[in-house]
Amino acid sequence: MTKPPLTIYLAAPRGFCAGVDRAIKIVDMALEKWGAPVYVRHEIVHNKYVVDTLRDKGAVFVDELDECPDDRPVIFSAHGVPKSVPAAAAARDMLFVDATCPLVSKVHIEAERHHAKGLQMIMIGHEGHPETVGTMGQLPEGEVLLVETVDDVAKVEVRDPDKLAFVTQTTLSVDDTADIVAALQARFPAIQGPHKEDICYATTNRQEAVKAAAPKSDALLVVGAPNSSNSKRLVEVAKRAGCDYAQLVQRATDIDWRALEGIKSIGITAGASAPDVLIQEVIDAFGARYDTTVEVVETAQENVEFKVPRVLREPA
Ligand code: 0CG
Ligand code: SF4
Repeated sequence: MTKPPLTIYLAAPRGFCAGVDRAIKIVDMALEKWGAPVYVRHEIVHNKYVVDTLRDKGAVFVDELDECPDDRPVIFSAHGVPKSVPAAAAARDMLFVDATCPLVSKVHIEAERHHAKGLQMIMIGHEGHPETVGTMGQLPEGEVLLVETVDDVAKVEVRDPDKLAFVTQTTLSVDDTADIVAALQARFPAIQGPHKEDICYATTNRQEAVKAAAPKSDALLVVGAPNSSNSKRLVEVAKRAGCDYAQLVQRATDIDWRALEGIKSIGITAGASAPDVLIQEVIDAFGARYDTTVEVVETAQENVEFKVPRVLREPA
């Protein structure tokens, strides 16, 4: 039986970012240096395959520090942690390694700098997301107000409209965030903040690539996890760019083949926490059913790399 033809529009950049790569390497290095078990607070990155692979090597994933023994190392995930977490680990004399992405740490520092100048902070982010919890937790309770939408901007109650600054989560929708920032600046003309927002290069680039691939594609799949903010944003971006059928898939087994019946083209991308092996698995699944031609839709080239601490050791 001949297979029907299908063009795969493979978005580039896609998949692992420098912060994810670094965080995973830190867990691997910790396991090598200290042996199993090494504890990891929160999924190191939001991907089940990555977590399962590290668990098989001896990593133990926990939600809170309380679940870790005092005498084993603990790693904090790429999304960052509130200040209270390393403080609690230090108080227990624990050995800990912070795998927070340097681009998230940069936002933490921004928030602290504004706070030191006496400014109240507004954070644009998703409530309950670990990065938002971590960034808000850099400052004392009540010093950071959360807004998620343009509507929230109208409702937020600030101490002094002339003494305000904003920061954002790194994995938001670039377009939605621009609207929220504009609303903040309209309501609080004196508000200080970054040049645009704090969305990272990886999030921005993956959204741009989807904007280019989606209009050509009859359907688009994003390889990524349902708790991955940057991956979920890619689905939204694809739909807004005119691709009505856009779905998140964790693995090839999640593909709804019936929903894809009759397509002539498919866009494929992956969130910053989705490993290449899963992207390839999805491409191969299409190859098994269709006579595929792969066209790369590239909107940027990335060469960002973050240094991994060469020696993992206890903080002084
Ligand atoms: O996109 P979020 O912040 O939910 O995180 P994920 O682990 O999916 O990827 C980047 C990191 C850290
Ligand atoms: Fe860092 Fe951006 Fe990757 Fe998050 S998505 S880990 S902020 S590079």
